[in-house]
Amino acid sequence: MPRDCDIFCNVIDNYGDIGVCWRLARQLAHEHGISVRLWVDDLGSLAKLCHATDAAQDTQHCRGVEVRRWAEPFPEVQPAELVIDTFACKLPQSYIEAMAARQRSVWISLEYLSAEDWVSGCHGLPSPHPSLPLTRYFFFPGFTGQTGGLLLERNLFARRDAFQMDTVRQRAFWQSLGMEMPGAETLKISLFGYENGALARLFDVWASGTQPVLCLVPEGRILPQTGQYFGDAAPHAGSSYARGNLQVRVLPFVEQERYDELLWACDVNFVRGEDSCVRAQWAGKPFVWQIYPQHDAVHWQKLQAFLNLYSASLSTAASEAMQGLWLAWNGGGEAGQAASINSGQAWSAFAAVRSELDPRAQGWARELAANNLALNLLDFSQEIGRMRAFKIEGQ
Ligand code: TRH
Repeated sequence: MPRDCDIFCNVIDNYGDIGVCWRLARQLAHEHGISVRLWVDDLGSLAKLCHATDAAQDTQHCRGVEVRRWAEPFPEVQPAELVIDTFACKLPQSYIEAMAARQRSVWISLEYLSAEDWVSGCHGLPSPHPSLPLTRYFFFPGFTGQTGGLLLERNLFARRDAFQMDTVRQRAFWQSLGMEMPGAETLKISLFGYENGALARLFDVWASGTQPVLCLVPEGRILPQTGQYFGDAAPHAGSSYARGNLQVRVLPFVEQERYDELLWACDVNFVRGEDSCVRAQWAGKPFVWQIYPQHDAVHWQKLQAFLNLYSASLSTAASEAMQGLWLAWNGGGEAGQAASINSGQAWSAFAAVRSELDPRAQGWARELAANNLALNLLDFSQEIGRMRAFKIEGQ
């Protein structure tokens, strides 16, 4: 087991990069007793997920993790036994040289999550350094046993189930949002997303439906459009709106641990990017994923690959309904063939098969739970360490 670990995070945008790094850092520290140092170039992003972070401090300890500002010039430090660069960020040259000189670090590149087939072929591959005696290894999260799996805390399911069985805790959760706990007849939806042209039609169908809908919108990129729908030019945390059978409430962006409770408390969750999408899967509730759009539209293949896996065991009707809503929510489809899908109609089809989607969501979470990323990562790094020791002994 490595005694210490350096995790490097270059925040590209939003909260996904730091979200994954922070989750991994905490898990390695809390569940495996590893001394973790998290290097991050944008402490402001981390402060949103962990309010104890002071963005003005270069070095600090938060929740058992040493948090360091990643800035140039990079300080002279001793590399950890386990070194993780994330999402293709480039490590400082001086640090790479120190790793090569020390010859005790296992260097892993943690990649983006994808359900595409090629991932299993690339997971674990070595990439020797062109000039130094150093190898880094690609580690791919994923949904099958041939990949690195997903981040899952040891007691997450127990905490989730305890929350869902405890009405006192649920009531306290709703009260912390400044609301009374909604009745069972109300459909509770969380909606975390980017800008989205399909939002208005979704709101229309919820407003005109027969079932009351409470939609909780965390602060973020979808907020201006949310306000616009209700004629409010300055929506903010705490804003609330109503139209027909729809009530919308804007929530403050909460700390990362508390976001799970929101997912557990709702019946359907709209999520985005990478980490919130995984959390929605652990929640065991039907969800709708707004994928992070990439330039050359490669995200469509990623979306479709996930849909294929997830919906393989669904009936044709449920599978089509799920795919229809996901495509509508993502603005069409690879060839734009579904650009005209009306998100309101797609929602109605989705809602009609919820009795099948509910157990599928629970079964999916159980299936995936066996493939734990942190455990796999530690096993993998130990294996690399053993191989290297064997090689050195043999020389
Ligand atoms: O924020 P995202 O869209 O992140 C990303 C980034 O854009 C990144 O560059 C890209 O690579 C990646 O997506 C695919 O979505 P994501 O991944 O879901 O991250 C959001 C994080 O914010 C996640 O850890 C959950 C957390 N969160 C909170 O802590 N509190 C909240 O209230 C909410 C709504 C989310």
